[in-house]
Formats: sequence, C-alpha cells, structure tokens
Amino acid sequence: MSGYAMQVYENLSKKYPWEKEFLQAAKEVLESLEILMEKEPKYQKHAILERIVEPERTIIFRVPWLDDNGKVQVNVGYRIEFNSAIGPYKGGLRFHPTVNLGILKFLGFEQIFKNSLTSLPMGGGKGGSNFDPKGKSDNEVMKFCQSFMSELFRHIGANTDVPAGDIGVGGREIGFLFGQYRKLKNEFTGVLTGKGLNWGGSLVRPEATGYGNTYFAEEMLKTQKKSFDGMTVAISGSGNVAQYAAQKVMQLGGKVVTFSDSDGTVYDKNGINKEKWDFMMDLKNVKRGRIKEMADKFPGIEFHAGKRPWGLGKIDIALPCATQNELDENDAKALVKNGCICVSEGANMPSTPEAVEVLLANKVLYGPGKASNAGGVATSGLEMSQNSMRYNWTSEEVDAKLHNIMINIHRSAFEAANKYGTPGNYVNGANIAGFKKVADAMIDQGLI
Ligand code: NDP
Ligand code: 2IT
Repeated sequence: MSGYAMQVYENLSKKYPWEKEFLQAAKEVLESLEILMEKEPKYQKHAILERIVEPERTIIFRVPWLDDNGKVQVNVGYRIEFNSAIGPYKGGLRFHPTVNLGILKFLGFEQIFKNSLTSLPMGGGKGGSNFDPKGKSDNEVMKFCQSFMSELFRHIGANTDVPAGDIGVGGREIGFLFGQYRKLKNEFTGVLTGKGLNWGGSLVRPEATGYGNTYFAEEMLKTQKKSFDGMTVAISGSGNVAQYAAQKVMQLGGKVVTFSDSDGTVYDKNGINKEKWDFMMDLKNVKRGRIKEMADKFPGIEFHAGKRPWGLGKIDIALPCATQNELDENDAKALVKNGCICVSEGANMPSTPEAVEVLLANKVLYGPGKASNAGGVATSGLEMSQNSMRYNWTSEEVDAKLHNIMINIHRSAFEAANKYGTPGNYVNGANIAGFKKVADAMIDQGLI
C-alpha cells in the first residue's frame, strides 16, 4: 500500500478498527481514487480525503417507548450527516436489530457518491435505529416512530437534512415519522421522502430503486448487445427493492426464479408470473409474512431454508436486493460457473470485496450499488423538487426522468472507467465520477 489515498485508509483503519463495514466501503472508494489523486494533486493539497471520510456531524440519541404490555423499551437512534457540499444531507433510515454506527457510516459514506452520481443537488446522510419492526404491532411501530422523531426533528428540515426509507422503513414508518414531525414543527414541508401519494409523495418512488437497478443493468447489457429478454434472473430479498426489480424484469421479458428473506430462498424453476408476484406483494406488504409461504401456496416453488439464491441452478443475471455482504466469494464463483453474465446491485454493498474480484476477473458485467441502486434516492430528489413546486408530475413523467437519470449514471461511470484506465470497471468509474463533483465543491467552499 502506498500513495495518498491508501495512507488515508491506513490511518482510518487505525482510528476505527471496529467499524468493519465502514472500513470496507471506504477502502473500496479510496482504492479507486488512487489514480485520480496522482493526476490531480489539488485534492491532497486541500486534504479532501481526510475530510471526506469524517462525517460533518453525528447525532446519537435515546429512543424510549412503551410496548403493548406497558413495558418501557429503549433503543438507540442515529443520524449521520456525512457531507453537505452539494446539497442538504439526504439518505434513508434503517430500522434493523443489527444497526450500529459502523453500518450507518458505511451507508452514509456510500450515499455521498451515489447522490452525486444522480446529478441532483443532494448531500449524503443516513440514519436509523437498532429497533426491529418485525413482530411488532402497528401501535408499537407508531410509538417507536413518534419517539424517534421527537428527537430527530430538531436536526432535520427540507433544506437541511431529508431522511427516507431503507431496510425496515417503508410507507407505514414514513407516515408515522412525518405525522410527528408535522405536529412538532407545525409545518408541512418535504422533510421526508417516500411519503404517501395523497400527502406529498411522488408517483414511482416505491418502484424507483428496483426499476432503476433494472434500467442500469439494461444499460450494462446493451454494451454487449444483450437484453433481459429470455434471461433467467435471480433476485435476493423480498422487500421494496426486490419487489419492483422483479416487476420490471418481468416487463422486460426476463424470467425471475428466486426471492429470499433472512430465513431462506424460494426457487421457482417455472418463473414468477403476475399471480405469484401479486401474492408476494400482499404477503410481504400487508400480511408481513415470510417468503417460505410462497412455497406453501404454489406447487412447483421450492423453499431452501438458510440458503441464498446464488447457487441454485442456471442464473444469467443476479440482482442482490437484500443487504450488505450477502454475496461472497464462493457465491460469485458459483455464479460464474453457472454462466452468469451480469450482477447489478439493488442493495448497498451486497457483494464482498472478494466476490467483486471474482466477478471482475471473469468479465461479468458488475454494477456497484452506489451507481445501480441510485434510482431510489434520485426519485426522492424528484419528490423534493415536486414538493418545492407544490406540483406533481405524472407517473410517466417521473419514470421517464428516472430512466434518463439511470442512463446518465451508467454513462458517467462507464466513461470515467475508460478515462482513468480501467475500461468496464464500473466500481472505479462510479467512485471517481461521484467523488469529483463533491470534492471540487468542497475546494470551492473553503476549509469548513
Ligand atoms: P426492506 O426492508 O423492504 O427489505 C429488506 C429485505 O432484505 C427483506 O427481504 C429482508 O428479509 C432482507 N434482509 C434484510 N436483512 C437481511 C439479512 N441480514 N439477511 C438476509 N436477508 C435480509 O428493505 P429495502 O428493500 O428497502 O432494502 C434492501 C436493500 O436495498 C438494502 O441494502 C438497502 O440499503 C438498499 N436500498 C434501498 C433503497 C430504497 O429506496 N428502499 C434505495 C437504495 C438501496 P427479512 O424480512 O427476513 O429481514
Ligand atoms: O440507500 C438509499 O439510497 C436509500 N435507502 C434511499 C435514500 C433516499 O433518500 O431515498
């Protein structure tokens, strides 16, 4: 290891040795930037890397709430305001028992570059809690959200910091959070995105991350004169991103053969059709059930307990849409062996560094999350624009803008990879293209 970027990484890893996901995300970005640092000494002169790896502000707070038995529960709440050089902090909230500072710093750090790639004026942030919505009643989720917002409200605002959903935070949670914000501040502003359609939300925001990932994969496939038509597609997860990735893949003629959750994977060799997709939407979004129930309902669908989708038969295209580090080196080798040509990440950092190495070495088209899943936050940006105008675009208008943004992100990452000597490497391309805009804004704005 040598060079400015790697020195910054070495120091960071000594400073925060316990934040392993954050270090993993930072290492990937800093490795990509080494070549840019050599060509453009201004970044070192202004200590941009030392600055960009430290959040501007980190807020950690107590979240007490009463469960249905009248017992006091206490969770931890976080908001990482990572970088606001190009716009208000923007990024989701994650409610999951594994949430800690290192995980949210990884997500907030990725968000800086992702948001920059969208070309919309949004800085990077992330937040959440170790609260687990699974198995909680609607009333308990509401109590938690109200308590969480009772502290968070003083730190956010439509021009300051605009949270949204992520794992465990969907339309229901955004509703409870927004209601409490509105009550405390006595104002109706676009302080959260992912809102309901009749109270300030944008059409196509629920679909946006999954659709956007599919649009990004489509662009990668086009570079090899291929498409989704007739392809066998494995999707992990069965939440918001997975659901709409599947819908778009089906529209484009692909055959979706898997979904998963933390219990295991359902495999459908015949391919998911509209009836099965509708069943899953109700199962996951209304009944809040487990993916295994698809196998109970439909003959021909197998449930593989404790398994991930990647080793289950022939897969042309893999769309990991669940969580970080859910596709490891052995999974990548299994995909390559079974003829996989494309991996496009709906989740944030779902592939381990070793898996990415295998995919790149085998010339698999590989779309890193910060580029391929940027459609969600991009459409959040479109929701913010509509809120500012007090006007709504039609779903065709929003979808066309989303599609165009994904095409442009693909082009930026593709061109930056070429320009800096690693053609076809979207990791380097996305990191460099996302970084430059933020870093130049930081230089313009002085030492703050
Ligand atoms: P949801 O909460 O809607 O769904 C999450 C899915 O992933 C569920 O199927 C869940 O299964 C599964 N999952 C979560 N944690 C684990 C785990 N530790 N092991 C196995 N499976 C797990 O979240 P989203 O669909 O919104 O988010 C999915 C991914 O996409 C995340 O990485 C998120 O950061 C990323 N993302 C989301 C965006 C958005 O707009 N929502 C935008 C960009 C990225 P189970 O029910 O068993 O927990
Ligand atoms: O990881 C992400 O980009 C998101 N969870 C969406 C963030 C947003 O502000 O819409």
